[in-house]
This record gives sequence, C-alpha cells and structure tokens, in this order.
Amino acid sequence: MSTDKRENMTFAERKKEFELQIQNAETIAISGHMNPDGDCIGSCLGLYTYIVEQYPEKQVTLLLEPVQEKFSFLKYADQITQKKESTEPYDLFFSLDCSDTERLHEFKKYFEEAKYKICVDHHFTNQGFGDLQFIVPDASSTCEVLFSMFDWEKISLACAQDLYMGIVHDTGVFKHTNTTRKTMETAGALLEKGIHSEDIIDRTFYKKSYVQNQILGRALMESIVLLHGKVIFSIIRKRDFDFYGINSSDLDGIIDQLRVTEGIECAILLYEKEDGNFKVSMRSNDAVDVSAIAQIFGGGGHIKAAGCTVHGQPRDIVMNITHMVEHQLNESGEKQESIYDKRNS
Ligand SMILES: [Mn+2]
Repeated sequence: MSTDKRENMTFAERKKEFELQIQNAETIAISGHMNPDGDCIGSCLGLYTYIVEQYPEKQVTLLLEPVQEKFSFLKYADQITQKKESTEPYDLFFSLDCSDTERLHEFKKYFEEAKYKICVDHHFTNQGFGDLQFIVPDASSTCEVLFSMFDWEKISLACAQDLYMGIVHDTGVFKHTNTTRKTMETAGALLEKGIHSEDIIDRTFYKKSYVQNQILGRALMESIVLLHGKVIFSIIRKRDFDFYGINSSDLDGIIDQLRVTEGIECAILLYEKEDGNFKVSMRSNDAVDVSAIAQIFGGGGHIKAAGCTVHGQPRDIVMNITHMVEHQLNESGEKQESIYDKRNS
C-alpha cells in the first residue's frame, strides 16, 4: 500500500486495517516510551488486554521498561518484559505514546525489523511513522486514541481500567487544558464498564509511601515565604535523602503543594544532587514565566513549570530567582497599568 493511499484513508478504513493486521499476525509486540508514565502503561496494557482477550492463540509480547510497584495491580502487568523470545522479527509491532522511534529506546531495533508497524500517539510533535498511523494531537492521551479504535462491546473491565488510568494521568486527573468534552465522554463511557474510578486515581496518582509523606511534610514545614508572600521555597539536602532512604522520584507532588499556597505566584523547590549542585524546580500560577528564568540558568520547560540545575549556595540561588520573579511581576504590573490608563483616557 502506498503512503499516499494510507494518508487518504478514512478513520473507519484505518480501524478496519488495524483489526485485519491483528487477525493476520501470529506474533505481536506492544511497546511504549522509556520511563513509562501512566498513559504509556495504560495504553500498552489496555491494547494487550484487548488483543489477548479476543485472540488467546496469538503470541503477544509486552515490551516495556519495568514499571513502578503502584501499577502492579493492573491485570497483565506481570507480563511486562524486556526480552524478545525469538530471533524472528515480529509480524506486527505497536508503538504507543511515542512521538518518534527514539523514544522506544532499547526496543527500537525490534520495531524497525517488524513486518508491519502501527503508531498510536497524541504528541503534536509526532511527524508520523509506521505503516499505519493513529496520531491525534487533540486527544488528551494515547488511551483516549485507543478507545476510539476499539469496539465498545469488546472492551472488558480490565481494559477499561487501563484506559481510564492513562487518561487520568495525562490530564492530571482531568485538570490540564488537554481535557476536552471528548475526554470526559470517553472517561464517562469507561465508567459504565464498572471501573472503580476513585480506587484507580488514589492508587496510581495520589497514593504516597510513608517516607514520601514524611519528606513532603518536612518540605512544607521548612518552607520559607518571600516577596510579600508571592514566592515560596523549600530545600531538600543530600543528608535528607540519606536519612529517609529516598531518591528524587519520591519528591513528586511537593512543588505542586507549595504552588497552591494562597497568594503565591512562584514556588521553588531545591534539592541537592550527588555532585553538590542543586536541581531547581519552579512552578508559577499566572503572572510569572518560570521557563524564562530556567533558561537563564541553562534549563527549560513550560511557562508554568520549568527547571534547571544550578551550582552555588542555596541562599544565592533563591535570591537570584526571587529578584527575577519580582522583575517580571513589576513589568506585568506596569503593562496592566498602561492598559488601564488607555481605557480611562
Ligand atoms: Mn501520553
């Protein structure tokens, strides 16, 4: 089939092709990106469940980096492997939630040698790859795209649970701006399958270990407010990591809790790395562009969430950033004043 013809295929035609390719394949691999997140895990497990429940005779391999313990309750999570059993190329290979083949990392070579390749994704940077593509930049998540490819009556409870989990994670529990009417309708349809929404959200999104809660509490307790309550910062030292036996992934959520403090425009979290440098995470609410600040220190990110690594004394780092925040706030204040003046004149 020529590329041109494929590009002209309607969604219904591509869906038919997706079903045909599964029927014709004996060996199928499903894979997602390195450091798999909730959407990546949910989409890989959801598609795996969808296929093996319909075609138990097929050899389906779930190629994914090991996932965090909190995802292990999901059906077939124990089937995740990093090994390819045979030297034969797969008949069919699914790349899920990857904006390009590099994201498949160690599994890229198996993708490239596969006889037929299907790409399912929602990243707007995805240029398109594979023999058949389902790339929907408007979709909240790869799980939302998969839902539109599946037949409703063939979605089991376990499959619904996977897809719902992925949507929850990529939308920050239906909070990010990628949450659309379609997202909510998809989630609503999945609820009808009988999933326990609260359980999935708590277990995979909000739940923390005891030490994770301890370090969160400590970071909040030791936080300091600057610039008339507009900036808040906290710091976690190398000795704290050692004392609690934690690593940087245990700090998830601290910066967000600092950010939602009333009156705060910018939250800053510093943690000391092995080499003595400081990793700086920043979050803003509306008026401050933290990516501009991060860029000055050689980092990057988005307007409301950015980070960088800085060498120096924590006090100097925080003072520097606070001055930049103050400068930005003064500038935006002047802009607002000038608009106000014009309106009055
Ligand atoms: Mn995703």
